[in-house]
Amino acid sequence: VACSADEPAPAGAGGGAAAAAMSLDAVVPVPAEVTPRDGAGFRLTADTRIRAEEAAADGVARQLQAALRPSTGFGLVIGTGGPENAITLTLDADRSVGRQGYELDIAADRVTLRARTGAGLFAGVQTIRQLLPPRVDADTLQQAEWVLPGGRIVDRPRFEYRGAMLDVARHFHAPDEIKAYIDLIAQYKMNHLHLHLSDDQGWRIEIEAWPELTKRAGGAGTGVDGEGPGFLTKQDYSDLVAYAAERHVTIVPEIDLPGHTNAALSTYPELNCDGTAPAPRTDTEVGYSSLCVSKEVTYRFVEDVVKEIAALTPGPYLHIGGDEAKATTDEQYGTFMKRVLPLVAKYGKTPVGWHEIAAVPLPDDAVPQYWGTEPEQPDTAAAAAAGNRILMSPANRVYLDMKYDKSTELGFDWAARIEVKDAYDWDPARRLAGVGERDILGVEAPLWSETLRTLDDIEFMAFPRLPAIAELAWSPQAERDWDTFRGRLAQQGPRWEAQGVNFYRSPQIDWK
Ligand code: TNX
Repeated sequence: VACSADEPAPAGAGGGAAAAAMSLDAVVPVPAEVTPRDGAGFRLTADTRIRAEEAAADGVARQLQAALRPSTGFGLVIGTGGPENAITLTLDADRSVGRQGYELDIAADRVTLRARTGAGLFAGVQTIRQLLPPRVDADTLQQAEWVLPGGRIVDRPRFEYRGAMLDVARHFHAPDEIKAYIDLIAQYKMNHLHLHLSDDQGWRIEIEAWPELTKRAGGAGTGVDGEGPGFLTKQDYSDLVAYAAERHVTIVPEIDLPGHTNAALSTYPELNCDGTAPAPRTDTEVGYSSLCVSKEVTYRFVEDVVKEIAALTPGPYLHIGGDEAKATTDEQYGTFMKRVLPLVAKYGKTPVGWHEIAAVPLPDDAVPQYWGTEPEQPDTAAAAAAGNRILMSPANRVYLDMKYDKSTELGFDWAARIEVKDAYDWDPARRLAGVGERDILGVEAPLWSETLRTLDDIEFMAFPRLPAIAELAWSPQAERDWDTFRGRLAQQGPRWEAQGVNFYRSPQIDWK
């Protein structure tokens, strides 16, 4: 490949040759089909253009431009003209890629990315980013040979729902931190972010009909160990929904009910059976609180909350918690859910709940989220048999708040210590008796925040396990392999360094 005069010289203060192009199979999550082609790859130059063949491809074209511009310094003008020396984005793809997949063809003189939707094109752009040298992710001008390896990728997800959860109740995380997390998960083709918005310690979303919730339970000292304040205004939440949507991520709001509600109970005395508000609590006990199942005001409260949150949420799901309701009898729990599940439907949403909800009769579309550690959970299996789709979050594999090993300072270890291999090396379709491939909606990696304060803390617990979980949710089981994954994951390290991501340098990986 000839060097033109306007090309920056190869990198390296040491004066070494430019790094070789990435290999076509360096991508995380590993694509469904990868066919390398011998010979030259595609070299990005100052004259390379981006072409959006349809107006609907325009937004993703702009995102590709914005991702590559700072580090390459190239204009990457979005325009028409011929396909030579251009990256063409088109919505004209074969049906086989489905609604979220894409086809990427990299030839010496052109790159063609095809998908059927913006989400598919966006996924393909994440692949393109990973096929360029890691410093493409830096936000300052870098000297490098920007070469994409030649060949063809045809890719589509195994599961339609690939998610992460962030607990903003135990410690509030500000909108900027949540946005940073959205950017990080979207790079690995995760497409849902579940926000755990309320718990015993705090209430983190503005509800107009019950304004004291955020005034008090979102105020100073409401985080674990008395940190805080913090909550999302309706405007903050809507901004996050829009920010996520631009990255093809759906926000799944959770209000945890009927347990995990001390924040609400301590704010409004009438929600308690005895009419007396308990003291606010910022310790990390669980299972002690419950809304009063036998009072009508409870259902007015829940309906107001569901109604306001549903109105702000364009995505299909509304998560009602349902976990660890140990202060409620089974009968009370059943009574409560029988009234609350239809409220979610009344406001047009599909209910999601922690798998305890599977103990009660569920609407057909309700989604139990399995968070146990055992190979059997009969209620969840029965729900699957009845046709409900299951979201898989087994705590001893995907809980990002579990320690990596005994020396990890942050996090807990009640479910397990989870090294990278533990997070990666299992099959969601063989995890739970009675829950097979077709019963599974997807996989979600929750991050509880009792011990996490900063974005650095969040990043440290999520990386590198989150990309491991993203791969098991996206890639075909037959393409997944711990040994090749280790090699591919090692190559992500320099990307995280370029992005300023704080990650755990697991001894299981030979980091680059
Ligand atoms: C269990 S998982 C919880 C959370 C805690 C978490 C800590 C689940 C549905 N409930 O309330 O934050 O453990 O790991």
